[in-house]
Amino acid sequence: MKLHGAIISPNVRKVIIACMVKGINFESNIIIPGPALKQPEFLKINPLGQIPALEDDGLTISDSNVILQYLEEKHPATPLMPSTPKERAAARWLSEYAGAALFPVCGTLFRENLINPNYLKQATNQEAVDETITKKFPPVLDYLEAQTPDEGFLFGEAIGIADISVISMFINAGYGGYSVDENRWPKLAAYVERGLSHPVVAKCIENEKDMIKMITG
Ligand SMILES: N[C@@H](CCC(=O)N[C@@H](CS)C(=O)NCC(=O)O)C(=O)O
Repeated sequence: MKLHGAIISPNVRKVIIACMVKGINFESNIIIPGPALKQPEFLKINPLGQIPALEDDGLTISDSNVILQYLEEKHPATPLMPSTPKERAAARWLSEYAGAALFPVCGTLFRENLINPNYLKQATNQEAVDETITKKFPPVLDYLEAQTPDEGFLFGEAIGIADISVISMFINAGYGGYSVDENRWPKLAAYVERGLSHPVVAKCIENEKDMIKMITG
């Protein structure tokens, strides 16, 4: 199985965490967002020109949520989905919400505060950063706060697809200098901390250290 992507991309990290939790081995093709994703060779793998993309035994698929569903069905041991139809639907929804609502806001801080000044040597768009923190983040965090349990993960004691989707986005926000305000969103802040200290997530973050160092110099 071959995973195309960069380990610090949040949607790619979702797949890496799922593989690590399930004990699935994969080969990694490191490809970073930028012109490489729009080359004909990569567009044959994913015509949308995005990572992650996965090749497995003649199957080529993209989109982190689609990939996670595939891995869940192919490797059902150590499930990442809850057991009831209602909870499974809710887990898919929260994964979708993380991609649609959290990814853009976390991505802005990651790009503007980490990638642009350090890697691309471009000025941070401070207006975009301020607007993201003051206007765009709060409604998303309000919604997530209301979904967050007092203890454990979103659908029980074990980490699952929805948790992986949410936590992975916050890792990138963290690289962009952002952390959830525990006074305003106490349940969410504690939940994110629990997620970051999950052994597999912590190992993933450890594995990313060299790349982050390379970016920050
Ligand atoms: N819905 C997709 C989004 C994938 C996506 O936006 N990936 C980013 C990296 S995390 C990317 O490839 N960006 C480059 C681009 O869109 O040109 C998923 O969940 O995998």
